[in-house]
Amino acid sequence: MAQAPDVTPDATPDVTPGFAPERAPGFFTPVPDVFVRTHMGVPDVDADRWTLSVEGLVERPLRIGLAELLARPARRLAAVHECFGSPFAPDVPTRAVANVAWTGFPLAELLDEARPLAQARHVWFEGVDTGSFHGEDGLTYTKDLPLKDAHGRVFLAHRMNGEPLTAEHGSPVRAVVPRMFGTNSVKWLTRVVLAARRPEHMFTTRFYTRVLPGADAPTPVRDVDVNSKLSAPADGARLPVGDVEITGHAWSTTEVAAVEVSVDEGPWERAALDALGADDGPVWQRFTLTRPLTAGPHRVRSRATDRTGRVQPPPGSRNSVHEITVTAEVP
Ligand SMILES: Nc1nc2c(c(=O)[nH]1)N[C@H]1C(S)=C(S)[C@@H](COP(=O)(O)O)O[C@H]1N2
Ligand SMILES: [Mo]
Repeated sequence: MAQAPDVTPDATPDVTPGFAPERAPGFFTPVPDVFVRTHMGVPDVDADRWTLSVEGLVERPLRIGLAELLARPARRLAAVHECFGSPFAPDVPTRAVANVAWTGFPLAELLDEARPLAQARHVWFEGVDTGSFHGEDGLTYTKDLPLKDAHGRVFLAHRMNGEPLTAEHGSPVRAVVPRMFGTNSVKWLTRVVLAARRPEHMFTTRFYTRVLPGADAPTPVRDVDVNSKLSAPADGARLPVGDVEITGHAWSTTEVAAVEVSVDEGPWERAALDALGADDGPVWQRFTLTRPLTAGPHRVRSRATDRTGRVQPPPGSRNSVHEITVTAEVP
């Protein structure tokens, strides 16, 4: 089995204001600023009747109520959270991204208690939400992962930045799959099914697949791409002429090794980049570069390179170089 997710014991699950105060402002994304994505609306979940089951190809099927689940020792997983974008437009950048501290525990604990049978190869994750999508009725939001990834990477979260999950973010319990696109992090999780094969489904085999560079067949949308996002100044901002601190965040499946920034047609210049700390989970990394800006509009671009040598591509891909425009003015 793969190694358990990179999680730290959570001693203070109730502390939200100033959560991780040693971090620069904006390092964690406040809950109201985290994007919300639903395919079939937000379901009305009755927390008193909600259960989570682990079933299918297991020796000991489990069914757990919320009180029992919340009583388990809590851990924390800080991780970048990124939406892949529209399943109909896999090459369009959206840069819907956040950095979140989740509280919960690794799915591996439940899988170990349920004892997968030898034939179990895949884990299906089902949400409470059902409905229609793209002309098909009677759907349940379903995703799947190889058992090795489900065991090694999936975290079951019931708090987000220290607060109980809100309805739109998957209350009472959701999956979080660090370093995979958000589509895999099933909200309102209610069933975990171990199976010998993948589920044939709208959101597993029909949409959310893509052909990776250098490949000839589509694969499921899972691992995130190397990417960066300029956060300040904001796109379209007007600022006084003179030195401006350009900041943003970068992330990938591994640590990001370098971020370069270019102003107008100038060269790519290496920004200062925070390394991933020894205690950090798969969080995003902040970068900064200070540049003097003359009066007028300026084009600012950021480009990340990760430890495996992957570099953000030019425009045309969902993770292309990020570009904003700002205007400097004489006060
Ligand atoms: N049950 C369920 N889980 C879901 C979805 C959904 O529609 N239903 N949307 C997915 C997508 S595409 C993304 S990007 C993330 C978004 O999580 P958030 O809304 O908490 O940011 O949830 C994922 N999990
Ligand atoms: Mo998404």
